[in-house]
Formats: sequence, C-alpha cells, structure tokens
Amino acid sequence: MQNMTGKRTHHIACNLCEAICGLEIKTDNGEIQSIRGDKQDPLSKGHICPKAVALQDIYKDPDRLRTPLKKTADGWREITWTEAFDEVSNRLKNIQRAHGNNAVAVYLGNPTVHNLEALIYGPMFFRTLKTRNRYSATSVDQLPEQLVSLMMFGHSLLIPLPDLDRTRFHIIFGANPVVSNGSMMTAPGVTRRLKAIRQRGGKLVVIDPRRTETAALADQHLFIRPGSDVYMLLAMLNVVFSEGLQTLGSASEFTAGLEHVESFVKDFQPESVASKTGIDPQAVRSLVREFCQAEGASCYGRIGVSTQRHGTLTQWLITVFNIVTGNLDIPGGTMFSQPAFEILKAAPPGKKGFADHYSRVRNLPNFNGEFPVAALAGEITTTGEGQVRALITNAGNPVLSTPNGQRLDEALGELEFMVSIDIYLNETSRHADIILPPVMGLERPHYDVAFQALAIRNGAKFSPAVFTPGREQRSDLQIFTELAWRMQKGNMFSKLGGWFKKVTLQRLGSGWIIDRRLKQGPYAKSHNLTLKKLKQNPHGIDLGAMRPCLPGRLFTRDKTIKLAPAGFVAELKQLGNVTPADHAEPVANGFDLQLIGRRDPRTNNSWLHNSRRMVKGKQRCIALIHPQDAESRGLESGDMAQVSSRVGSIRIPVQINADIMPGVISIPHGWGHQVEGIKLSVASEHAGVNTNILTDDHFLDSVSGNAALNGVPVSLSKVN
Ligand SMILES: Nc1nc2c(c(=O)[nH]1)N[C@H]1C(S)=C(S)[C@@H](COP(=O)(O)OP(=O)(O)OC[C@H]3O[C@@H](n4cnc5c(=O)[nH]c(N)nc54)[C@H](O)[C@@H]3O)O[C@H]1N2
Ligand SMILES: Nc1nc2c(c(=O)[nH]1)N[C@H]1C(S)=C(S)[C@@H](COP(=O)(O)OP(=O)(O)OC[C@H]3O[C@@H](n4cnc5c(=O)[nH]c(N)nc54)[C@H](O)[C@@H]3O)O[C@H]1N2
Ligand code: SF4
Ligand SMILES: [Mo]
Repeated sequence: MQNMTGKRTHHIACNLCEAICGLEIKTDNGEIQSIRGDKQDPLSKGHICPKAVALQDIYKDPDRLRTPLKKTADGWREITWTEAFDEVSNRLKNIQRAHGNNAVAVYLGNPTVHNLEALIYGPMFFRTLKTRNRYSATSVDQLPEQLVSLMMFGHSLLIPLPDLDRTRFHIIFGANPVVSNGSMMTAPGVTRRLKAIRQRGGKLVVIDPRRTETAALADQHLFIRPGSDVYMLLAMLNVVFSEGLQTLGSASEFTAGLEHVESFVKDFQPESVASKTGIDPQAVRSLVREFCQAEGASCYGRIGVSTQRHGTLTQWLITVFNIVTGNLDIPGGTMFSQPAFEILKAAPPGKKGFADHYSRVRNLPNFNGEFPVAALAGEITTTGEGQVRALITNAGNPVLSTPNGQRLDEALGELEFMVSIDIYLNETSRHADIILPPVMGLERPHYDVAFQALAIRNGAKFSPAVFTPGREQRSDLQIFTELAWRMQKGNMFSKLGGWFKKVTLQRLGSGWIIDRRLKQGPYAKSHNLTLKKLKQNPHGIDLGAMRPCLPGRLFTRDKTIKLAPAGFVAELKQLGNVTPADHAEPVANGFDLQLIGRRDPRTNNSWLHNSRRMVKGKQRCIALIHPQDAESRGLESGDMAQVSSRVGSIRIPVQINADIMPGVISIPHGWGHQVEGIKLSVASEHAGVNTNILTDDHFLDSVSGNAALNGVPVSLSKVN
C-alpha cells in the first residue's frame, strides 16, 4: 500500500462531472488533507467547483458499500465476493434458461461514462447476456445529439463542439453551464471562458425559460416557452434564407440538402411563430443578423432542448443553423475534437438504420442497441414472451432519474431478480437482491476516454489511483471480467479460454489499453504519446485547439454532411398537426403550467446528497414560480404546494421568483430520499421530493424516444 503512507501529493482529474478539472490532492497516511484545483492542469488551470471536496466525503462515507450485500428475510447480509458472483451468475443463467435471454435487462447510469474500467470491461459482461433489453441514462439525456450526429455526420459520437475560447458570438439554448459546468462541451472554468467572449468584444445570448446564472452573464437573455425551441430555430433559419445570409463556406463541397432546408423553413417567419415561443420577432431578426456578421459564431443547446418533446428536431436545427451560417469546422464556430484515445474508431458508429427494431410493448425505437428507458417499466410489468424478469443496474438510479419514477419503483418490486453494481444502498438499489459495490473514483486509475473526446481543447491526462482499495474491495475490472467469465456459454474449452482471459486481464489492469490506444492514436508520432509519457506529465498534456478536419473526419459513406435526413424532415411536417389532446398543449386537462428542471452547484444528479457539505445551508429542493402564477393561486414564498401531472403528484415548498417565465415552474431533479430501506443517513435528513414522479413516461421526444423531462404539463395549487 505504498500510496497510503507518509505525506503525498496526487494529481488527478475529477471524475464527478464532464469538466474533468485537474485536482491536487494532498494526503497524509491515507487521510485527505486538502483537495485543490491543479493550477498546472493545461485544460482547467486551477478551476474547481464546490463539489470537488465531495470526493473526500464519498471516500470516507460510512454509508458507502465496500462488500457485497444480499437481501434476506431478515434484512441485508454481507456476503463474500465468491458467494455474490455465484449467486448473480446462477440466478441470471436460470432466468435466461427458463425465459430466454431477453428476460434479463441492463440499465447503465451516468457515472458509467466517468469510469474507464466500466466503459472498457462492462461491455464484456453485457455482451455475454445477449439480451436486447438494454437501457441507459442516454435516453434521459443526450440521445438527440447522438442521433443527430449519426444521421448528419455518420457517427453518433462525432459531436460538434462550440469553439468557446475563440467564438465571437455564442448562443446558448437550454443549458446553464455556470451551474452545470458544461455538458457535451468539456470546458472547465466555463464561467471564465464565457466572460472572455465578451471581453474580446464578442456577444453571449441565452435562450431559456428562466433567467439563469448563465443568463446573468450574458449580453441578452430571451425567455422562451418550454418545448417551443424548434419554432425559434425554424424562424432563425427562415431569416437566414429570406435575407440571403446563407453560406456553407468551405463545407459547400461536401454538404447535401441545402435546398431542402430552404424549402421547409419558408413558412416559419419570426412573426408566425411568436405566439408559440413568446419571442419578439424583431429580436429574432437582429439575433440572426448579428450572428451572421460575427467572425466565428456558435450556437449550442443542451439538456433543456434535448430532454423535451422536440429534442431531436431542435438539436438537428441547431446544427443546421451552425452549418448554413458557415460556422461549422472553423475556428470560433463549432468544431470537432481530435482525442488522443480515438473513441470514434474504438466504438461502432451507431446502428445505421436507426429504429430498425422496436421495443416489445410500446414500439419505441432502438438506438445503438438500446431502447429508451421510458419503456423499461412496461417491459417488466407486461406479461408475455420476452417479459423482463431480471435487471442489472450499473451506476444508475433510475427511480430518481427517469420519467414516472414511481411506476418504475413499483415495477422494480415485481422483478424475480435484480443486481445493482453500485456504491450505495439507495432508492434504486434497495430493490436489488444483490448489491456489488466496486471501488470509488479515488481508488481506481482513470483516463477520461469520453470527456477528452468532448473537450473544447485537445488534451490527454492519466489519473493514477489516489488510494489502494482495501482487500475486501473489488475493482470494476475485477467485477466485470469475473461476471463475463461466469456467464460465458459454450464447451469446456471455451470456458477454459474465458478463464484464462479473465485472469490475464485482471493481472494486466487497464493501463495497457490506454497505452495501446495512445500509440495507435493521432498524436503517437507528433507527440510521442504513450502512457509512460502521461505518467511523466501528471498535470496532463495540452494537444492544442480544435482544428478543421472535414470532410476527412466524416463517417458517412459518401463523406458528405446530410443537412436534411428524411426521418427528421418527415417529423417536421407533423409539427403543424397538434391536436388539443396532445401533450404539447399545456392547458389541456387543467394542466396550465409547464414543468422544467434546474441544477444546483452542489448536486450531481441524485447521488451527492449524502455529503453533509453538499446539502448544508438553504433548502435546495424547492419549486420556483412567477409572481403572477403565485398570486392567482394565493401562494406565498415558503408555502407548501401540490404539483400534479398526468402521472403523479408531489408536495413541495414554493419560492416566488421573477426570473422565471410566467406559466413555468422549475423543480430540480435527483431528490426524494425519504423512501424506506435506503442507507443514506445524511441524504435522508435532506430528502426533498422526486420531480420525476411528475415527469411522464409517455411524454417523449417524438423522434428518438428520449424522455421529455422539460415542458411537462402540470397543475399547481396551495396545500392548506
Ligand atoms: N427531471 C429530470 N430528470 C433528470 C434530469 C433532468 O435534468 N431533469 N437529468 C438527466 C440526466 S442528464 C442524467 S445523466 C440522469 C442520471 O441518471 P442516473 O445515472 O440513473 O442517476 P444518477 O443520479 O447519476 O445515479 C448514479 C448512481 O451511480 C452510483 N455511483 C456513483 N459512483 C459510482 C461508481 O463509481 N461506481 C458505481 N458502480 N456506482 C456509482 C450512485 O450511487 C447512484 O446510484 O438523470 C436524468 N434525470
Ligand atoms: N451542479 C450540477 N452539475 C451537473 C449536474 C448536476 O446534477 N448538478 N449534472 C450533470 C449532467 S448529467 C448533465 S447532462 C449536465 C447538464 O447540463 P445543462 O444542460 O447545462 O443542465 P441544466 O443546468 O439543467 O440546464 C438546462 C437549462 O434548460 C432550461 N430549459 C428547460 N426547458 C427548456 C426549454 O424547453 N427550452 C430552453 N431553451 N431551455 C429550457 C432550464 O431552465 C435550464 O436552465 O449537467 C452536469 N453537471
Ligand atoms: S466542475 Fe466538475 S470536474 Fe470540476 S471540480 Fe466540479 S465536479 Fe469536479
Ligand atoms: Mo446527464
């Protein structure tokens, strides 16, 4: 345990959120003395947020699990890893033998992506299951972005990123990076970067139903009615073409479909959509003109526009807007990263025929081998061939994070068998029969495969483990390779081969994969990039700003960008045909407000609330409403209100706030720790309520099946 003794300084990347800030952690005999920003990290330059210290709290947390748990008639019992692996593999095999492979489902949560071993070795295990019932947090998050990239650029991970450090005009739709620290845009210290746009004479515009912390930094904030962004973008594109501002720049030689775009935006003048969006037509016109005049302009949209009814169309039109204004693949526009560990080649581009098969019960489309998680509860509760009877969750808390969480909560109770690979006994894992707790972020080595690929500057960094795990603990590599071997079907020889592979991989660790990928990667020659070199440069290595790379980097067969994929255009044609019963009409059924989400600087989805430092002080789980909406209901700040939707009701204190648009109510997600049977002593004292009791598993992005967590029609009344 050489990394536990004496005073030591460790340099690693924080793995809590997408900003991957460099941390400097000082330890003394296995105790953390301090966690600070690493000033020498070339990407984050010393930035950290208030959450970084939560790593220490999670590491020390007495509630965190370190050995497997089994549910028994007398409560949870600690069991050995061998017992746990035996039980998990036997139960899964028996269920698959009796009911077919699809009877076992998998749900992968967000921290999976922040964990190298889970990303690399998890799939080894999941493949052995041969089940089509795969789900993940992707479908409550960035599924639209991935689908758009697949359809337009040929690879679901070739995501255009705003060139934030050089842009001279930046429009943000439905994101609050000052609080979230940026998403699908790794840009640590994003507040500084946004301020710098204005300092160099550029402009920042935020389009959001709430005047957010990011809007407070902007030159201009436009309130927009939730879910109506697609109309705003159609109007913006209409102005581009009607004023002859369209230009593809150097992309003209490899971009197809400009004439289609021109024809489908023709009827959407800013004046004709103003009643839907609530945005002044003149503001739309000047926004577009200024954007087109800027040398290097970028338009970006995130959770507020992805997790809504028109998520895919909105993300598509944002990308189209960037392209037809000549801002794709140029400095200051939106560009593509060139990561040192090339995931685009490691990962398949994505199922070519999006939606070439559909979920059993609700016919929701499959994407990259996954169904939307909104389909999961129904797959568990609906009897018949292919019914889900067992579930594996990895680093996910879908009871708190997916729509109609209460229905899923009940459905999980009906499973024959459930296993959670998770470090906590929480709202979701309490339904498990077995919990397998891997090591936490400070106890494992890391290379950020996913977020280096989404970074606005190219770079590479290796994070060694800060602490050696205890003997009783297991790494993700050990857990996944063990389960993969045990689930492997076939004769004695293939099983022996499997055993050999498991033992070899466990001996090797994950370093060799990083090393191999770096040596095969684009900086192998230019920078002699190897794992050894990264270890010699513990703060990380800067590989420069994003560079133009098209058409070479396109994955479409004919190396062209598809501006107008047929499926998207067809969906656009449906836009006009909204019926009164449609969820898009919030006033229908007395649901006269629209629910949106909100993040807090000290939260990380559902799972940092067991750190006292993250929950102390003001109450965070409150609803924000506009003074008009408060007055009409006789509500005052601090009052308890009942909020109801088609699927559920919650009670929550309200706060009156003029920064929110009339007709809109904002409630953060990730709360609701008052349930029985969890082991989260601090979080239980600061329970809050689960807003995903209100979000509707039948209110989805019509194209992708991504959950529409924003814009949900709700009613609000005072609780006497
Ligand atoms: N209403 C509403 N709902 C939302 C959102 C919203 O904006 N509004 N946002 C959505 C988004 S963007 C996302 S990404 C999802 C997140 O959805 P999920 O990923 O399902 O939920 P998390 O809260 O991130 O839960 C993470 C789980 O991983 C566990 N965990 C933490 N670290 C580790 C680890 O190192 N190993 C393992 N094995 N487990 C670990 C935690 O204990 C917790 O159980 O929520 C979505 N839900
Ligand atoms: N502190 C903190 N940071 C986090 C997380 C966290 O839970 N806490 N979660 C992490 C995760 S998993 C993710 S994916 C990212 C998400 O990162 P962001 O996308 O920046 O997420 P939010 O802060 O929720 O910002 C979404 C914004 O969309 C607005 N909005 C809602 N509906 C609409 C709409 O219809 N149209 C428009 N234009 N705007 C709308 C909301 O008012 C809100 O300001 O954050 C990450 N960072
Ligand atoms: S911004 Fe994200 S990566 Fe940076 S310190 Fe905070 S949680 Fe960690
Ligand atoms: Mo997310």
